[in-house]
Amino acid sequence: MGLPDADIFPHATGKASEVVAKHQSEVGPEGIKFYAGWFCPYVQRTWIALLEKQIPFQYIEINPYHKDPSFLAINPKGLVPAIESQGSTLAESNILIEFLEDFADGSNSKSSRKLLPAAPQAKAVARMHIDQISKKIVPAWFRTIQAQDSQAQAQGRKDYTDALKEWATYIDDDKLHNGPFHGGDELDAVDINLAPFVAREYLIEKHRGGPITAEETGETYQIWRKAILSHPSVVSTTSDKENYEPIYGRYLRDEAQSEAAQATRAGRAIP
Ligand SMILES: N[C@@H](CCC(=O)N[C@@H](CS)C(=O)NCC(=O)O)C(=O)O
Repeated sequence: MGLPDADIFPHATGKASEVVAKHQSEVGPEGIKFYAGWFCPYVQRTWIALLEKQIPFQYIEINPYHKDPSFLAINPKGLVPAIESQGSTLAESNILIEFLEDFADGSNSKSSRKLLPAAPQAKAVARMHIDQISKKIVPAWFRTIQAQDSQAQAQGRKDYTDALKEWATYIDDDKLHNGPFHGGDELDAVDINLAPFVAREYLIEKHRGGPITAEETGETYQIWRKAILSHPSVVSTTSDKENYEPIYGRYLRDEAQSEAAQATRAGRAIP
């Protein structure tokens, strides 16, 4: 028998299902095969980047909890997202975003805009802002939803909102940009790394203490969040809310057995 986590709704719904339907055909070497799970925040990062870069892709739905040997042959870690491109198989959402940036050129991307700045210093700063998302914001997000006693829940929420408040100063501090996004008026790789967790923030609001307020996060974050939640690439990679419920219900009861849930429970870094 597979993990209980494997019992998930089998495919994307709502707006996301429209995008999936448009990306079923095989693509040539100018495009990529995208091994995805509709529900997964890490998948959503890569998916948003694909839409923003307008690179051709074939969407292939995978249930990563089944650990199907044919998928393990593509990503031995057994995690989605994964990409196949010209004979190479690649994984890790933040690396995939950078790969898509490098892979896109005039012939396979209808969008000339960049997800990371060209100047080495500005690029390193953007990567520092992504590092903060990976090391502080995402772990606090998981800790908050997996925490069972009210003190640990409140501490998780405080860590999460404090980290968001600090992160939002990067939008303010960046004199090159003029909001509402980290990247200015269009999404960049930093926005894309955080967006899927913010799209799932309603779970914290619903189950861990009510609406997240400007008092907790500062005003800048609230403006950014509103813009992110209505951005077309975020909306069109999001499924119907009710299908996320059973998946995140297991996290909220701290029963989930995913790699991320086990790491959070054990106080280890999320793989
Ligand atoms: N660090 C990876 C994490 C990917 C990840 O954890 N994906 C989850 C789905 S959201 C998965 O495939 N889980 C399968 C498992 O935990 O066994 C990334 O950024 O791509």
